[in-house]
Amino acid sequence: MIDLPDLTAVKAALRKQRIETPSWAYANSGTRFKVFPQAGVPRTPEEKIADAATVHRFTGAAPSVALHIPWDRVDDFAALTGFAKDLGIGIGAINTNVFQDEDYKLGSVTNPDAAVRRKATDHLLEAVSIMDATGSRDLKLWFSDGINYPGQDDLRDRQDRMAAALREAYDRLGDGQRLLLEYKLFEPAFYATDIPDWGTSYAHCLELGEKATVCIDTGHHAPGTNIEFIVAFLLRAGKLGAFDFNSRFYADDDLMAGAADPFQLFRIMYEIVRGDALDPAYGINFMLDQCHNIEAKIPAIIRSVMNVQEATAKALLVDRDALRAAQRDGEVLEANAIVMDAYNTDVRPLLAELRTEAGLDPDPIAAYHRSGYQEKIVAERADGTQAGWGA
Ligand code: LRH
Ligand code: MN
Ligand code: MN
Repeated sequence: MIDLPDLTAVKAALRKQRIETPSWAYANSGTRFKVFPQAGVPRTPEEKIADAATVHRFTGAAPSVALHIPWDRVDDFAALTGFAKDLGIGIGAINTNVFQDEDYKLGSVTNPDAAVRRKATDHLLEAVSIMDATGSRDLKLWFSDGINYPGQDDLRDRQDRMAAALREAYDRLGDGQRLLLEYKLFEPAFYATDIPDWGTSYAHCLELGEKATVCIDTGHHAPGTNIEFIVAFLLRAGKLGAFDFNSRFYADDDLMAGAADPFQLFRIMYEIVRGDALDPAYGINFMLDQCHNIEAKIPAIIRSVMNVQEATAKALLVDRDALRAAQRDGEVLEANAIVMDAYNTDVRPLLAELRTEAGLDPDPIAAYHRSGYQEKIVAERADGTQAGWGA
């Protein structure tokens, strides 16, 4: 048991915490083996936004929704933004998609064919135009580009092509807009991915300039990777821009954040707290990037938001003065005990209290189930759409 510190600062930090949800998590998804459709799943970007607004209504902590283009393409993005605003949320990061077109078989921006590279780069530029219309701050780039066999293409030329495309996109950014560069170890490329790790992303971001920062998707590493080390390193360098939270047991499983390894999520959030980077004013976009293949989607997303909040609350409870003293004195066991005491604290009553103070139900999932929203969408929506991959 630990003595709870003055909770005023902890509560103030938690009250400000913001988590962005992904439009695609509300849609049907699956594995390459089977998509199990669910009743009531959104059919349009508007319906995805309505579901995201519902998550915000019950959690009070998810006031923006990330879009994925072309999955969420509409004729009038300004109107879509107005629609979201009327429901109480904003449009967050604009995610590009240069991985689902026949032309991209050998890569998008790193393709050996200049015409294909042009097409892919134009998509990145189009995404910035969409940001202009939605008022989004973040252009989020993930490239599936890579090769399957040694010799298939020139590794170094592909880096040159990547750098050229990133430069064009970066130079198109307006004031207040940023580029978030996501990395992923493998899949769909199996031999070499063009941006496989945080170091490669970081190096490209450094070359691009201060508006470019790294996005850490927690499911995109080799097993055993120490993600909190990456967080600490990038924060120190001022180059951490965003997270795609999810959890995994094996590869890019996209399970609910904090489900597979809540201790890892706590360790990550501790580095965020340690780096004074939790406040939205610091600028990190804490997003979810998940698929709910077999579980009900909206409650799963609410659960994920709550899991991130719980990990954060525990991170805020670490007695940092005592920890520093123990570290300075070389008190290895004591230092570890201070961290573990915070992790082992049950923060659920604290978060319930915060919700009540904010006029929310202390149990957002129960409140959602009672609200009738699920029954309403099941009745109103026939044949929900698929997120766009996994078929
Ligand atoms: C790639 C990824 C990336 C995509 C999303 C759908 O695995 O994490 O963020 O945009 O999945
Ligand atoms: Mn991701
Ligand atoms: Mn992923």
